[in-house]
Amino acid sequence: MTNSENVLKDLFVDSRSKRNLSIFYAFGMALLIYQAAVFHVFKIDEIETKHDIDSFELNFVESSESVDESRTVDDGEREVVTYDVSESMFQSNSGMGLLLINVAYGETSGEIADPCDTVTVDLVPNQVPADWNNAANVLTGTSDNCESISLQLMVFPEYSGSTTTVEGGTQQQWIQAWTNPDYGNGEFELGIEVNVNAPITSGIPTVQDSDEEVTITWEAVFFEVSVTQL
Ligand SMILES: [Ca+2]
Ligand SMILES: [Ca+2]
Repeated sequence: MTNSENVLKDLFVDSRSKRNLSIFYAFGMALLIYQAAVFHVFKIDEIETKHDIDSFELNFVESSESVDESRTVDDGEREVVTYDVSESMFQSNSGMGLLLINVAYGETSGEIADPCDTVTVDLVPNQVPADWNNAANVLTGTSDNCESISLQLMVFPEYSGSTTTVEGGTQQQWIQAWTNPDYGNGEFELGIEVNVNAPITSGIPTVQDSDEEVTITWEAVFFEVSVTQL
Protein backbone atom coordinates (compact mmCIF):
# COMPACT_ATOMS: atom_id res chain seq x y z
CA MET A 1 0.00 0.00 0.00
CA THR A 2 1.39 3.40 -0.99
CA ASN A 3 1.45 6.39 1.25
CA SER A 4 -1.35 8.20 -0.55
CA GLU A 5 -3.65 5.20 -0.33
CA ASN A 6 -2.93 5.10 3.37
CA VAL A 7 -3.96 8.69 3.72
CA LEU A 8 -7.29 8.09 1.92
CA LYS A 9 -7.98 5.02 3.98
CA ASP A 10 -7.22 6.91 7.17
CA LEU A 11 -9.44 9.78 6.11
CA PHE A 12 -12.55 7.69 5.64
CA VAL A 13 -12.01 5.08 8.27
CA ASP A 14 -10.72 7.07 11.16
CA SER A 15 -13.63 8.46 13.13
CA ARG A 16 -11.79 11.67 13.91
CA SER A 17 -11.31 12.27 10.20
CA LYS A 18 -15.02 11.66 9.62
CA ARG A 19 -15.79 14.34 12.15
CA ASN A 20 -13.32 16.67 10.45
CA LEU A 21 -15.04 16.05 7.13
CA SER A 22 -18.43 16.87 8.64
CA ILE A 23 -17.07 20.13 9.98
CA PHE A 24 -15.60 20.85 6.58
CA TYR A 25 -18.97 20.29 4.83
CA ALA A 26 -20.79 22.40 7.38
CA PHE A 27 -18.34 25.20 6.86
CA GLY A 28 -18.69 24.85 3.10
CA MET A 29 -22.48 25.11 3.30
CA ALA A 30 -22.22 28.14 5.53
CA LEU A 31 -19.90 29.78 3.02
CA LEU A 32 -22.34 29.10 0.16
CA ILE A 33 -25.24 30.57 2.12
CA TYR A 34 -23.14 33.60 2.97
CA GLN A 35 -22.17 34.12 -0.67
CA ALA A 36 -25.78 33.82 -1.80
CA ALA A 37 -26.79 36.39 0.78
CA VAL A 38 -24.04 38.79 -0.25
CA PHE A 39 -24.98 38.34 -3.91
CA HIS A 40 -28.64 39.02 -3.13
CA VAL A 41 -27.86 42.18 -1.17
CA PHE A 42 -25.45 43.35 -3.86
CA LYS A 43 -28.04 42.84 -6.61
CA ILE A 44 -30.68 44.78 -4.69
CA ASP A 45 -28.13 47.52 -4.12
CA GLU A 46 -27.30 47.57 -7.81
CA ILE A 47 -30.96 47.79 -8.81
CA GLU A 48 -31.48 50.66 -6.39
CA THR A 49 -28.41 52.45 -7.78
CA LYS A 50 -29.82 52.19 -11.29
CA HIS A 51 -32.76 54.27 -10.21
CA ASP A 52 -30.33 56.89 -8.95
CA ILE A 53 -28.53 57.39 -12.31
CA ASP A 54 -29.24 60.86 -13.68
CA SER A 55 -30.47 61.43 -17.22
CA PHE A 56 -29.53 64.47 -19.28
CA GLU A 57 -30.74 66.01 -22.49
CA LEU A 58 -28.09 67.39 -24.84
CA ASN A 59 -29.10 70.23 -27.15
CA PHE A 60 -26.97 71.74 -29.89
CA VAL A 61 -27.43 75.25 -31.28
CA GLU A 62 -25.56 75.74 -34.54
CA SER A 63 -23.86 78.76 -36.06
CA SER A 64 -21.63 78.94 -39.12
CA GLU A 65 -18.74 80.76 -40.65
CA SER A 66 -18.89 80.99 -44.43
CA VAL A 67 -16.09 81.98 -46.78
CA ASP A 68 -16.14 82.28 -50.61
CA GLU A 69 -13.16 82.05 -52.89
CA SER A 70 -12.87 81.96 -56.67
CA ARG A 71 -10.03 80.33 -58.56
CA THR A 72 -9.33 79.85 -62.25
CA VAL A 73 -7.81 76.46 -62.95
CA ASP A 74 -6.12 75.65 -66.27
CA ASP A 75 -7.09 72.67 -68.36
CA GLY A 76 -5.48 69.49 -67.07
CA GLU A 77 -4.19 71.18 -63.91
CA ARG A 78 -4.89 70.47 -60.27
CA GLU A 79 -4.73 73.28 -57.76
CA VAL A 80 -5.02 73.14 -54.00
CA VAL A 81 -6.92 75.83 -52.12
CA THR A 82 -6.75 76.03 -48.36
CA TYR A 83 -9.01 77.25 -45.58
CA ASP A 84 -8.36 78.04 -41.94
CA VAL A 85 -11.42 78.50 -39.77
CA SER A 86 -11.28 81.71 -37.70
CA GLU A 87 -9.85 81.17 -34.23
CA SER A 88 -12.67 83.25 -32.74
CA MET A 89 -15.18 80.59 -33.81
CA PHE A 90 -13.41 78.01 -31.66
CA GLN A 91 -13.37 80.38 -28.72
CA SER A 92 -17.03 81.37 -28.90
CA ASN A 93 -18.49 77.86 -29.47
CA SER A 94 -18.35 74.43 -27.83
CA GLY A 95 -16.89 72.88 -30.95
CA MET A 96 -16.90 72.52 -34.73
CA GLY A 97 -19.44 69.93 -35.87
CA LEU A 98 -18.80 69.65 -39.57
CA LEU A 99 -17.35 71.26 -42.64
CA LEU A 100 -19.45 71.79 -45.77
CA ILE A 101 -17.88 72.65 -49.10
CA ASN A 102 -19.71 73.76 -52.21
CA VAL A 103 -17.91 74.12 -55.53
CA ALA A 104 -19.84 75.97 -58.27
CA TYR A 105 -18.89 76.79 -61.82
CA GLY A 106 -20.29 77.57 -65.25
CA GLU A 107 -18.79 77.91 -68.68
CA THR A 108 -16.96 81.19 -68.89
CA SER A 109 -15.27 80.93 -72.27
CA GLY A 110 -17.97 83.04 -73.89
CA GLU A 111 -18.00 80.74 -76.88
CA ILE A 112 -21.28 79.65 -78.40
CA ALA A 113 -22.30 76.10 -77.58
CA ASP A 114 -19.28 75.52 -75.38
CA PRO A 115 -20.15 72.50 -73.21
CA CYS A 116 -19.51 72.49 -69.48
CA ASP A 117 -16.06 71.40 -68.40
CA THR A 118 -15.32 68.51 -66.08
CA VAL A 119 -14.46 69.61 -62.55
CA THR A 120 -13.20 67.14 -59.93
CA VAL A 121 -12.60 68.09 -56.30
CA ASP A 122 -11.16 66.27 -53.31
CA LEU A 123 -10.79 67.26 -49.70
CA VAL A 124 -7.35 65.99 -48.72
CA PRO A 125 -7.27 63.99 -45.47
CA ASN A 126 -4.53 65.65 -43.43
CA GLN A 127 -3.44 66.29 -39.85
CA VAL A 128 -6.38 68.55 -38.95
CA PRO A 129 -8.20 66.77 -36.09
CA ALA A 130 -11.52 65.56 -37.51
CA ASP A 131 -13.59 62.42 -37.92
CA TRP A 132 -11.87 61.59 -41.21
CA ASN A 133 -13.16 57.99 -41.37
CA ASN A 134 -16.81 58.79 -40.67
CA ALA A 135 -19.13 56.95 -43.07
CA ALA A 136 -21.12 60.16 -43.62
CA ASN A 137 -18.11 61.98 -45.09
CA VAL A 138 -18.15 62.97 -48.76
CA LEU A 139 -14.57 63.86 -49.56
CA THR A 140 -14.59 63.75 -53.37
CA GLY A 141 -16.95 64.79 -56.12
CA THR A 142 -17.09 65.51 -59.81
CA SER A 143 -19.36 67.34 -62.23
CA ASP A 144 -19.46 67.76 -66.00
CA ASN A 145 -22.78 69.55 -66.40
CA CYS A 146 -22.12 72.80 -64.49
CA GLU A 147 -24.01 71.53 -61.44
CA SER A 148 -22.25 72.40 -58.25
CA ILE A 149 -20.43 69.79 -56.17
CA SER A 150 -21.09 69.34 -52.44
CA LEU A 151 -18.63 67.79 -50.01
CA GLN A 152 -18.99 67.14 -46.29
CA LEU A 153 -16.56 66.31 -43.52
CA MET A 154 -17.77 65.28 -40.06
CA VAL A 155 -15.43 67.04 -37.67
CA PHE A 156 -16.42 66.51 -34.01
CA PRO A 157 -16.64 62.75 -33.37
CA GLU A 158 -20.23 61.49 -33.00
CA TYR A 159 -21.71 64.92 -33.68
CA SER A 160 -25.08 64.82 -35.43
CA GLY A 161 -26.68 68.03 -34.22
CA SER A 162 -29.70 66.06 -32.95
CA THR A 163 -31.03 66.39 -29.43
CA THR A 164 -30.06 63.27 -27.50
CA THR A 165 -30.71 61.80 -24.06
CA VAL A 166 -27.79 60.36 -22.12
CA GLU A 167 -27.50 58.59 -18.77
CA GLY A 168 -24.97 58.77 -15.99
CA GLY A 169 -22.27 61.23 -15.13
CA THR A 170 -22.87 64.84 -14.24
CA GLN A 171 -23.98 67.91 -16.14
CA GLN A 172 -20.44 69.27 -16.00
CA GLN A 173 -18.97 66.03 -17.38
CA TRP A 174 -21.29 66.11 -20.39
CA ILE A 175 -20.46 69.74 -21.12
CA GLN A 176 -16.77 68.89 -20.96
CA ALA A 177 -17.23 65.85 -23.24
CA TRP A 178 -18.78 68.12 -25.87
CA THR A 179 -16.35 71.01 -25.54
CA ASN A 180 -13.13 70.84 -27.54
CA PRO A 181 -11.41 73.63 -29.50
CA ASP A 182 -9.05 71.24 -31.36
CA TYR A 183 -11.41 69.47 -33.77
CA GLY A 184 -11.37 71.30 -37.10
CA ASN A 185 -8.60 73.62 -35.97
CA GLY A 186 -6.01 73.73 -38.76
CA GLU A 187 -5.64 74.12 -42.50
CA PHE A 188 -8.06 72.24 -44.76
CA GLU A 189 -6.87 71.48 -48.28
CA LEU A 190 -9.15 71.14 -51.26
CA GLY A 191 -7.77 69.84 -54.58
CA ILE A 192 -9.51 71.13 -57.72
CA GLU A 193 -8.91 69.69 -61.16
CA VAL A 194 -10.34 71.00 -64.42
CA ASN A 195 -10.54 69.15 -67.71
CA VAL A 196 -12.13 71.31 -70.35
CA ASN A 197 -14.71 70.10 -72.77
CA ALA A 198 -14.17 72.32 -75.79
CA PRO A 199 -16.89 73.54 -78.20
CA ILE A 200 -17.11 71.69 -81.51
CA THR A 201 -16.07 74.92 -83.20
CA SER A 202 -12.73 74.84 -81.39
CA GLY A 203 -10.93 74.07 -84.65
CA ILE A 204 -11.33 77.78 -85.42
CA PRO A 205 -8.19 79.57 -84.08
CA THR A 206 -10.16 82.36 -82.31
CA VAL A 207 -12.30 79.88 -80.38
CA GLN A 208 -10.67 78.58 -77.22
CA ASP A 209 -11.61 76.95 -73.96
CA SER A 210 -8.50 76.40 -71.90
CA ASP A 211 -9.61 76.80 -68.27
CA GLU A 212 -12.49 77.30 -65.90
CA GLU A 213 -13.27 79.50 -62.94
CA VAL A 214 -14.67 77.75 -59.91
CA THR A 215 -16.14 79.30 -56.77
CA ILE A 216 -15.52 77.46 -53.54
CA THR A 217 -17.75 78.10 -50.52
CA TRP A 218 -16.41 76.81 -47.22
CA GLU A 219 -18.94 76.57 -44.41
CA ALA A 220 -17.69 75.63 -40.96
CA VAL A 221 -20.68 74.57 -38.83
CA PHE A 222 -20.16 75.11 -35.12
CA PHE A 223 -22.34 74.20 -32.18
CA GLU A 224 -22.99 75.37 -28.66
CA VAL A 225 -23.99 72.52 -26.38
CA SER A 226 -26.46 72.84 -23.51
CA VAL A 227 -27.05 70.05 -21.02
CA THR A 228 -30.29 69.79 -19.05
CA GLN A 229 -30.89 67.31 -16.24
CA LEU A 230 -34.13 65.40 -16.78
CA1 LIG B 1 -16.10 74.01 -72.01
CA1 LIG C 1 -14.17 76.56 -69.67
